Amino acid sequence: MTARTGPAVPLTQAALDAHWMPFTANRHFKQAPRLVSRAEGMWFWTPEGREVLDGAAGLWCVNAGHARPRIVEAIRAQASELDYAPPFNMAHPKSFELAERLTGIAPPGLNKAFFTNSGSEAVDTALKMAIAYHRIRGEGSRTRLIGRERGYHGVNFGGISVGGIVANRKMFGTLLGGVDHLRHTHDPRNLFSHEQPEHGAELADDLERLVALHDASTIAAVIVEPVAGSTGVLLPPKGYLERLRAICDKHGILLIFDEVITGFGRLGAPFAATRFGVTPDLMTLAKGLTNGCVPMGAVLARQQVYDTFMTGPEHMIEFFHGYTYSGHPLACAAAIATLDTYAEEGLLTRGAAMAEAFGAAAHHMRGLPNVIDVRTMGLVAGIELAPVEGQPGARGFKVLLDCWERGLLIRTTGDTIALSPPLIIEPGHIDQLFKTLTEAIRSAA
Ligand code: PXG
Repeated sequence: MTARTGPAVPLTQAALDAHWMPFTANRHFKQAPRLVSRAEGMWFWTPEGREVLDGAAGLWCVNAGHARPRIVEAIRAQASELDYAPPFNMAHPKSFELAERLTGIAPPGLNKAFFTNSGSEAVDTALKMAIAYHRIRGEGSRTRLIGRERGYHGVNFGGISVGGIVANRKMFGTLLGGVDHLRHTHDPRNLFSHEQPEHGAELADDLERLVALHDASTIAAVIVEPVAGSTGVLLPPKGYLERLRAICDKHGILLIFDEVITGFGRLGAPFAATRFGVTPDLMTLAKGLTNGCVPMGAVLARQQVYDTFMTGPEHMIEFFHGYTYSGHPLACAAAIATLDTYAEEGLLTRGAAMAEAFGAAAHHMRGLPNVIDVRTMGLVAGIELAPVEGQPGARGFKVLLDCWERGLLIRTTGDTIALSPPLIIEPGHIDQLFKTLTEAIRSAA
């Protein structure tokens, strides 16, 4: 891989000032911006030409690695052939082709695809589908949505309402009414777990508690991340998801898996639903769907959910929902080329083959200063550090900054380091990643 140096990007103070950055400490960042200006395979390059190993697949999304020629070419060709097509009462062929391809690799039963432009939009779409589904079936009292503590479902109002991250919720008023939350699945009996932890299937029974409190006739859906990503890689205990599925079935509640992070090979299988053998009624996707190249999300739905909507007069719109860019031609082209790349290189299952080496290297961090837990599954690792007293998140952020200086991109959430490298990772990258991380954790002690 060549360290081609791009032209240094001149960033004036005016340019820095003009941009209100998302989920960023703007003032801190603008004092010492961290910029990347080129990427290929496992690597980013800064404008100065310094190489940075991508330990985060960008933001859990570049699963096939950066700048894959097939995907780049597909986007280029699509832009010149058909740049845009209206998605309402009109269409272009690639959205259908993608829907067929996507449902072809999805868990059996999830055979309808509705396109959005992000994970947040996929989540709000799925929540609306769930409520409308019950209403059409004559169960209009089922409007309650159940999320889970420490859940992340994007940043739109539905998603933060069912989400369980206080910082994402507390500033924004009353949110959606009629929402409740299951307990989270982080169980101290499961410290230093590799793959599914032993303890905590009974945490799913919390749903029975909420049914007893609210009555099933008021509950539309339960939404969970099969593995919680953003809150620091929380793994589902053995039997937990199965039990959640059974309780939903018993009470006529739809089960939604938010697979925005876990989809597309992250856990060593195409989807978490495949990995755990539990199929939801609705599944939200984004990120790896286009390898992060073009924004796109999707909701996969069971036939029965779709059929329920297809019952009114045929000339009527069945679901009053959609986006100007639903199934955008560039996104569809990118997604189809991404699925081709995944298939050709076996990437949707490669994580299973790499999980032992990756997990062992992550668990090797045990014993380093302040490492209080390590959680691994497929090509995901959460490495939790003890917080500095009175300054939660400070140690994690110090490690992130230090890694960046040493040429490694990681994600941190509070004091938990989350690693989710591109699925093309090779043993040499694993060595380099954990060597750099070890140095950074040591120097943050
Ligand atoms: N659901 C899940 C499970 C996610 O992880 C979203 C929905 C929202 O997707 P969009 O495309 O609207 O961002 C996500 C997004 C992190 C981090 O630091 C993770 C996400 C977003 C920002 C930061 O782990 N995931």
